[in-house]
Amino acid sequence: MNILSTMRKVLLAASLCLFMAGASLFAQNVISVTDGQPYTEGFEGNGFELWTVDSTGGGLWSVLMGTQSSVASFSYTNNGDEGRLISPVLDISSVTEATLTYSYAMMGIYTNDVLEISYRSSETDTWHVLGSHSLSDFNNFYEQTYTLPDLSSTYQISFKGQGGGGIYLFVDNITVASTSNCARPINVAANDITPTSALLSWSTTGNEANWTIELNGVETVVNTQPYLMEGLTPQTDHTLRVKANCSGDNESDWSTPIIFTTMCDVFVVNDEVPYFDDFESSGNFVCWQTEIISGTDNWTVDPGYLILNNTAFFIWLGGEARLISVPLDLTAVTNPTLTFKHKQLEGASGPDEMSVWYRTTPEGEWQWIHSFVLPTEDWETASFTLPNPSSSYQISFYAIAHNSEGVYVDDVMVGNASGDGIEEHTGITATAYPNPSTGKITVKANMANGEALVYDIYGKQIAAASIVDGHAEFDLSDYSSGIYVVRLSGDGGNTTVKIVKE
Ligand SMILES: [Ca+2]
Ligand SMILES: [Ca+2]
Repeated sequence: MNILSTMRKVLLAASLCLFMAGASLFAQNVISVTDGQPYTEGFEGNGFELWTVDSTGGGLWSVLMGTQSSVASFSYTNNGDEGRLISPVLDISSVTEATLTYSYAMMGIYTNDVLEISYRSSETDTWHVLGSHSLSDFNNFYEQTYTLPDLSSTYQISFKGQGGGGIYLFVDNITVASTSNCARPINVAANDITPTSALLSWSTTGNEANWTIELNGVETVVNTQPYLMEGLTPQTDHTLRVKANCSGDNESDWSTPIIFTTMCDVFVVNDEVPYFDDFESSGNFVCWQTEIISGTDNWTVDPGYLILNNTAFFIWLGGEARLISVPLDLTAVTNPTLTFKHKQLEGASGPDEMSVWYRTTPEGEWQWIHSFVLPTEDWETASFTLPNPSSSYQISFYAIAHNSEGVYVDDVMVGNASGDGIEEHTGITATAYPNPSTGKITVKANMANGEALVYDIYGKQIAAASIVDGHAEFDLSDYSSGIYVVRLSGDGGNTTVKIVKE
């Protein structure tokens, strides 16, 4: 699915060798494309060979070599620079109908790079645009097919890059083939991934009798697509490629491989065996998923150099992300309870924010449990009874960056409240009314006397009142609409209650 992350590792790991392309001074070879013989180019040879580059627009194409694969790569100096990568001359005159297929990737944030694909039927013809791509999704290789018009004996295709602030623009795996050929499957994908199965799909042309799937080196012939592949090993990387088998002995090339990872198996919790993760077993999350909601910040495992203790950590520069647990089977737990430690230090702009959620199935809607918007001076332990236990329950920690000190979570445990290792969550509870309110709010708590402090969502204290006989009152008329948090502390403990100013 995300071959680019693998690709990126490959490219970064390699000592990158750039082969500059130069126009040949010699008469160009003509390559025949016939019904039985497609033209393919994967840039795995020594430089561009028969391809040429027109860099009069300031942009340049070169071959970028990785340890396992090479791609054609567009680079430029200034936004607006253009460069055209031009194929060898192809003789497609004996073919009735032909297609061009290729894969491409574009990466960058807030960019306007453009990749334009064209053909010409002779060297004196103008370039005719078949289509173009601009940045839409920068995390994958995509594949595209066009039917080629005006087939001739002096045919060329070209890829024109135009710089707009992107990080890279790659083209690879180019095929020009008769439609009567056995075309390699494109847009291979794995969806509906579970611990033991995945729905595999790819584009077809109608010439195929069946397909051969190769998954981690093991081949399986299948007659349909999409194909539900079962019996997979949970929590494992799978490398997938597909080839088409057509009539006679015709078979296509292998598709561009993709890698997908099966989900972790459901963890069965019972009263004696809680689920527990202290994030110490690996430098990465094991069986947790992360999901960026906005921006680029995400949860990582913080190695805790100073305290010799790994934690889940959300960086703070700007954005929102969710850290999602493995599915948990809680049906055998008497009193399912979530306990964890967390830390959100006061920063220049208040603490970053973290909230706790659950869902009863991996496809279900997230349900809110609690928000932590106040600063903590050090690690604090929190504990919540988990509502609506199910056989594939998930919890998540949702962090929102306020450009502060980040959010730390550690020692996450889900188990029976009165069972092994978890203390019963007791203490102070509070309610507020009316809530929402346009001004006056009364907070009622099961403590006789204490102090109630009101904080805005950035952790800034805006009001204070004494708790007398379990009651405290505030007037928020002068404050802007939004969410505020009241922290109550006094006899018997402390708690928070969220209030909404209208
Ligand atoms: Ca290649
Ligand atoms: Ca830890």
